[in-house]
Amino acid sequence: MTGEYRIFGSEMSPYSVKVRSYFRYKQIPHRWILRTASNAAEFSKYAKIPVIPLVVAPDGKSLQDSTPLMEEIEAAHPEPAIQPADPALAFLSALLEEFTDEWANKWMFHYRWARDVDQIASAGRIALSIAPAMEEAAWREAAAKIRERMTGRVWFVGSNAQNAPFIEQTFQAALPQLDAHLASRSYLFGARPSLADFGLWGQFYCMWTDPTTGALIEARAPHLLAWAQRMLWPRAEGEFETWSALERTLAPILRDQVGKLFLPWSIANAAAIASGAEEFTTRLDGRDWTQKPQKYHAKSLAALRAKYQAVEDKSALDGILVDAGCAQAAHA
Ligand SMILES: N[C@@H](CCC(=O)N[C@@H](CS)C(=O)NCC(=O)O)C(=O)O
Repeated sequence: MTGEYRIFGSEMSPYSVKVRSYFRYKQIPHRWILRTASNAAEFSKYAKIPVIPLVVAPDGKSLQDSTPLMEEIEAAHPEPAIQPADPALAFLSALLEEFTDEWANKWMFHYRWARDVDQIASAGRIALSIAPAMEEAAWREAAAKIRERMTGRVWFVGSNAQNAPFIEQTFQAALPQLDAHLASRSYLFGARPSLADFGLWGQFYCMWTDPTTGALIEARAPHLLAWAQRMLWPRAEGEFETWSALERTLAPILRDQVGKLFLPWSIANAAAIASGAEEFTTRLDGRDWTQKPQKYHAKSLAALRAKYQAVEDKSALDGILVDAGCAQAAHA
């Protein structure tokens, strides 16, 4: 047994690179292991479900699901803390992280499989990462199969003919907002990374390295690009900021992306799961959104609300949530 954690993951997996960035920031000894066909048996020995990332602790304990696993490791390695000491800011960071894992993932997954250029690039990269020594012909064949399978799965995040233009519109609206916020600070909550940075970055690392979203980021969002580069090896450059310092550029993101889109979607999704509906339609910022419910997200909304309940003095937080149009984060 060695004293290091092992992270089975992939450069193409937003939740895997999110966890790797966290381990790098915390300087916790770890080894990044590309999940390949040749380590499938070792992976299966530890993985309870067949998804990445899989983290295997030095004592052999396996951890899956990026947010709770980071919280578990955080409890054992509290410094440097990834959450601001101010409980209102810590909740906002958790709320933004939830938004990024669940909504920003729609941007990433949709764009990755929408256009030929992205389908070809992504399927080729995934195929080779599974079997790095593959010959060209086998690689082409494997990539074609992955392309076919993945383009048939975009419905899973709600990407369909009705929603696709809206997904792209919300991504393109978010870019200048995030860019403005990151123009005068290194990370989302100040001079050190927070839980929200790790979540958002996992999605943006993938979008930065995919052709279409990468071009949009590079051309339209230079500060966001610098942050994406910084988050590969994040480090504390100073302290977290206060809400009054963050508000001018963070409140619009909370209002337009989280309050108008993500929370109403998440609540409608949870209601659809509870009612056993096969499909649901909800109104998001004046547009109809239709998709099959996503099971995992009802669970993570409940976890977010438990975090809200755990905040002892809610007076400052409630005021911020109401002002930023996110009161639904507390209750439906
Ligand atoms: N909620 C999970 C999501 C993990 C997840 O969806 N992983 C994807 C890749 S990003 C996966 O492993 N999909 C199945 C596969 O690639 O075989 C987390 O945060 O870790």
